[in-house]
Amino acid sequence: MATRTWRESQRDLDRRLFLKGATLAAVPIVGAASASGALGQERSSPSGAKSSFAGVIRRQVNPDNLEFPFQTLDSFLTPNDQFYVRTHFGTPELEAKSWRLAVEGAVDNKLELGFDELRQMESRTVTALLECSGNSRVLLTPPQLGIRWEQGGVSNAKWTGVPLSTVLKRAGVSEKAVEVILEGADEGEFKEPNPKSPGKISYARSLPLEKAKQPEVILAYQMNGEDLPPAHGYPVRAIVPGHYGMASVKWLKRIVLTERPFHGYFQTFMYSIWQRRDGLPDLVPVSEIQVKSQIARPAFHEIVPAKSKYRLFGAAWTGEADIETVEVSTDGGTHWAKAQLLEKPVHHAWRFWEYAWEVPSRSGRYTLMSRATDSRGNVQPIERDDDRRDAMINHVQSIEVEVK
Ligand SMILES: Nc1nc2c(c(=O)[nH]1)N[C@H]1C(S)=C(S)[C@@H](COP(=O)(O)O)O[C@H]1N2
Ligand SMILES: [Mo]
Repeated sequence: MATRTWRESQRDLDRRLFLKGATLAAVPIVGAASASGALGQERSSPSGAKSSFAGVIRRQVNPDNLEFPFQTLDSFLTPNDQFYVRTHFGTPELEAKSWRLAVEGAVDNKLELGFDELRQMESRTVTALLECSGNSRVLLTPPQLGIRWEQGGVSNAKWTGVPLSTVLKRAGVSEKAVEVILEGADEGEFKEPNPKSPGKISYARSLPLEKAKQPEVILAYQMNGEDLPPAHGYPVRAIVPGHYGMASVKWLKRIVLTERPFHGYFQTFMYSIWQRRDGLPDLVPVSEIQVKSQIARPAFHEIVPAKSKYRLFGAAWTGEADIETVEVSTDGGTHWAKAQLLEKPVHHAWRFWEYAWEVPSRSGRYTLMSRATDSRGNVQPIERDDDRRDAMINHVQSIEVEVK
């Protein structure tokens, strides 16, 4: 396994590339962001979500949905101003001073916590990747409704907060409780299935009690050592490592313990998949992150110099396990070779990898692929499973490049 740091190995390979007289093919290409002229520009946003625009890709305006430019990947922790933003109703204006968190339902003692009270409880810092379950949606055929995420509906940060289990213990959870509903302070109108219903709803998702009690699930008030930015849930959000992003409820306002499973909008109409049971499709909420790898460089349709040595670089991640191997194919999936995993594994985070590609002398189109396997033996599938509707998109991606 690699003992070099990622930066060392990048410097190494860049130097080798340079000595060979090849062009610096590994330099990040900021495709979509620079093409739209957005790079480095100040922008005003209706929700005030992000004041300076550090090269993120705008996928929706009002409410703002922003994509991390995955082709620029170079930092294990995604800077706060580049971390992707997924919001359904926009950023509510909240203040730590007046913020209250209610804990109710199937509990012995109802609670209402203020921000200072939460800050006084013992804290924990966890590193966790968030991936929107619609990340890579552009790959789906036929095209699906919803945000047109390419590769950057995913980012990784260090979060500090209080374990949810500490708060649950304080409230005394009833033996009958099976799920924990997390509710945000943001709300808006949905007009499905009927133009008048369900009407105004808040963002809410439930977690099985078993997961909610795990020590890594926290009520976070810091992101990468800073106060949570407004777009990422200020003043307090849930972080549910190992689950797709929709579980990590932002702008947390209420926790409800329930004695029967919750079937709210964001785990039935959205963020749910079909699971076949006894030959019958059964709708279940999206939960655990599936094993996945992505190639950051080269970028889609990049031109790669013939006979050069190109450093393929990317990241791999999975839900409740660790990445064991990443394989790469440079011929559209006929042959596979092992990539080098970099740094040390961090549970619930992504793992960077690289592969030195001896670029052939024959010019033409080449299809690059990567495929990850995790420590539970889950392998990234080649084919898309349509029962997953428009979510949980982890099948192998093809990056087509032009060798010249
Ligand atoms: N209150 C609230 N929480 C939310 C959402 C939301 O719209 N409202 N979006 C969810 C979804 S779908 C994702 S992918 C993550 C994204 O977190 P981020 O914007 O900090 O990247 O937040 C989740 N938590
Ligand atoms: Mo999401």
